[in-house]
Amino acid sequence: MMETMTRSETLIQLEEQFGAHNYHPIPVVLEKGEGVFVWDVDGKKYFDFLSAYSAVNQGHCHPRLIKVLTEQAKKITLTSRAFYNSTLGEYEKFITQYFGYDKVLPMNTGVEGGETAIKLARRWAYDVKGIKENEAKIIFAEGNFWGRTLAAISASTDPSSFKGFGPYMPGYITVPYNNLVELEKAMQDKNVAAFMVEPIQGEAGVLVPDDGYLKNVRVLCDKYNVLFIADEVQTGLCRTGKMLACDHENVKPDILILAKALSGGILPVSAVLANNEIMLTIKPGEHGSTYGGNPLACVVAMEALKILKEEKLAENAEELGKVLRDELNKIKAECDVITAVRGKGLLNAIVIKEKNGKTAWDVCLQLAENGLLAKPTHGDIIRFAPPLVINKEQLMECVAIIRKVILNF
Ligand code: IF1
Repeated sequence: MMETMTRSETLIQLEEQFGAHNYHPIPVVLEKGEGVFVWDVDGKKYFDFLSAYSAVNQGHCHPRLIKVLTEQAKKITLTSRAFYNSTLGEYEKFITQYFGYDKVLPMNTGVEGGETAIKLARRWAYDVKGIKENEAKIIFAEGNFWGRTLAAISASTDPSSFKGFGPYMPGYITVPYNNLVELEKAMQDKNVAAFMVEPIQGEAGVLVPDDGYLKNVRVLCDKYNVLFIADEVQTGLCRTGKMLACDHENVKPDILILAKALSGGILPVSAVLANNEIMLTIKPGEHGSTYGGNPLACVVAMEALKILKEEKLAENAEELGKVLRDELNKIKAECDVITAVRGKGLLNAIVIKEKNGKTAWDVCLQLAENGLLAKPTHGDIIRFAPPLVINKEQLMECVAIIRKVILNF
């Protein structure tokens, strides 16, 4: 039996047998990536339309990132924060100036960024706002997704995230997304410390709020002395056509969470940015992480941020995002398979209508067959989020693949 298995079947079997079953991947085994392309173990080439959930905005294995990574790796990789290191200060200066905040707190994953933001908001609530200890509340939007820790899933309204993992974190309130009336009602509670929100909801299916939503969130947060925490883990770093999705409405959150593309897909690097009044409420020994602010992360993140501006990736995402949505809308008009096209910049999604028992999963298998990788979510949504280094010619090649697959569905 083993003899007749292909290499990819063997590798899939290994994951099946020895790995926990917390994922259900598209059956493609990747071993190489470059720019917008990835290759499987049989040498088949694909356009990557997921970009590791928007972590590889700069493209796979960007040569500048590999260069700083390997150079730093030969010197020192980890010191812990028990000592100073020769890269952290420079990185902290660079990223705070880049985004216009007094200070940064470096972590590793996106969810740790969210946890850090909430700890900061609670501490600020007690030390600055004057809320009685243990009474602070955090508001979240329904449909939010910010990771897999217990604090994160306690905020979730999606049973597949939270069900069977209770008891949950107290002190949370959820309000409908893109609804300012309900948000204002919730903020009237004097114990509210913060509202944490994704400028565009990713996991919920790329839900873009109405124009003016973020601006009015800012207004309400100011009115009620509530911190505005923006989870830009997925939407930030040029993905939606601006450096930050909040930039579309010229609003500045009190706490900004970044991750994913902060390292361009090289290693887990996250950052929480805030001004002194908030950041200095946490004192030595009260928060941290073994790997947070490690030398590899610092040099890679600095380079990843430089690439975003120097390669004008926001502008490219803005321009090609419009082209992509125009083309997807044309395909939508030609058939009854696509029921919605939405997104901003190169963070986009289509909704697929089930046909003869065939779903978005089958569309994705067909796309893979034709050389384009995408992943369905919630059964009927397919996200289209290529690396931001994609060019128009490549994008049109992808549109042709999508058209062929959808029209034959
Ligand atoms: C998984 C989606 C993307 C995030 C936002 C924080 C985090 C995420 C807005 C946590 C993480 C992930 C994790 C990944 C699937 C994924 C995802 F499908 F859920 F929606 F990106 F598209 N805030 N998003 O989207 O970041 O701790 O993972 O570094 O399999 O859980 P993390």
